[in-house]
Amino acid sequence: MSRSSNLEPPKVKPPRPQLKPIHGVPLPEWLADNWAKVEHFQAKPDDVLIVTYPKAGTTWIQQIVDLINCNGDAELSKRGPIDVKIPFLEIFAEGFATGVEMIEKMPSPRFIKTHLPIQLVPKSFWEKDCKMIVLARNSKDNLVSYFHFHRMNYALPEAGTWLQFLQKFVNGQVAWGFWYDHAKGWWEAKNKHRILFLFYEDMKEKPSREILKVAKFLDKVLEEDVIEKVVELSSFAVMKDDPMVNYSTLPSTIFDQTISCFMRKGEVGDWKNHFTVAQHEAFEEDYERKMRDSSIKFRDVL
Ligand code: PPS
Repeated sequence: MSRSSNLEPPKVKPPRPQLKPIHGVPLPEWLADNWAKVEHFQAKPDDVLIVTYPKAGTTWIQQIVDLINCNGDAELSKRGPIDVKIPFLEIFAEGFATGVEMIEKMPSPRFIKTHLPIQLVPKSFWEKDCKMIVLARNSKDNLVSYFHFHRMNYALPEAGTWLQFLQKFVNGQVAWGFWYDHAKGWWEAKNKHRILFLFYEDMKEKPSREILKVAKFLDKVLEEDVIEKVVELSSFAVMKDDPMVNYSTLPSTIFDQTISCFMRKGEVGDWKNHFTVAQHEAFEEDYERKMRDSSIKFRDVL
């Protein structure tokens, strides 16, 4: 399995993209310019959508889902890179097949990744009543991870300094828009549709418990030894060194992992190494204002 395309990936780092609004949500221009292809995507009833805000643990839940589908078989799960087995709906990268093209060639049941806020999800997913697995991560660790990702990912705008990025995140001037709206929108929808809502912090606390929730949602029954294998093979330590999930197979002109690793730390609470006391106070005050109309509760320490 490969990211097949007749085109060549870029040999030099491309210029950083601008953000362009689609229905008010800033998206990288390579996506905004192809928006119609995403909007008109035709879902099938047995498609499963994996939904995250960027850097909330997408690759982790993708790996868990794939391992569950493989019944914990390590060899089978190594049949291809995670972004080929579970393509990213809205990716349009020079030199690679697009997410939509890859998904359209896949046999059912198809598992599909998206970062879209709920209002931008193509309407066919709702018409077909598809199952959706949503994974959310506390805002401060999510922000820290997104900052480091901007530093190394040439398909996103420049990160700028930590303070500049913090301000852009709070003001929703980052790709895929406001973290706050993403979290609230999906949380509100969870009881109205076939949605399993998970938290990164719960997965860190007791992965086996959350893996069982996913298996049940997918109507899979896992033996005890399979659960143990899924826990092990989806652990941060194993995933960090697994080329099928650590994106080391992508050229450094796209992800320059000498700047920051894709599998960076995988922890809860790394925000404490980034925020000053004053930045933290201001962030919390603003968070309280933005989130007071929602019942969603995150943990940022374990
Ligand atoms: S992306 O580009 O949006 O798809 O990135 P995403 O996979 O959502 O986020 C990457 C962050 O998830 C961490 N990660 C993990 N944490 C714990 N356990 C496992 N197994 C795991 N796999 C990935 C990864 O390290 C990134 O977080 P940070 O905080 O930057 O380390």
